[in-house]
Amino acid sequence: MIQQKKGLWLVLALVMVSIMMSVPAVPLHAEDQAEGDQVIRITAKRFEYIPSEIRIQKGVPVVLEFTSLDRIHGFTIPDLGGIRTTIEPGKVSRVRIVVPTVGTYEFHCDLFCGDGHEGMTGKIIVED
Ligand SMILES: [Cu+2]
Repeated sequence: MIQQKKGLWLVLALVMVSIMMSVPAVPLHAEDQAEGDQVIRITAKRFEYIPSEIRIQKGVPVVLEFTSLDRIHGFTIPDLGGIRTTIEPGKVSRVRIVVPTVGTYEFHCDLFCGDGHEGMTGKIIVED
């Protein structure tokens, strides 16, 4: 009887884990990501983004997908209309961008995260 209960709990635990793994941390709205969008994963940690240099194509939609390894960070691209998001540990944040012009756009953390915060920067290089 006890052995049976143990088996049942194991099955329940496995079911729960597989449900949690199949559901994204943040539900995506249709307008956030279209099928076929290129997704670039970016990790934020004190005091850098990995990768810190991103190359994308002009006019091609790209979803930037962020996770944090330590604490809350921000992400903003001032020259692209101040587009921004907050990156929280244990969550996934996404920003969809379409850049119509070739150029180099700096991004940085806009939430104070410690002594190296000012240096937490990167760039998006938009190519033809
Ligand atoms: Cu910061």
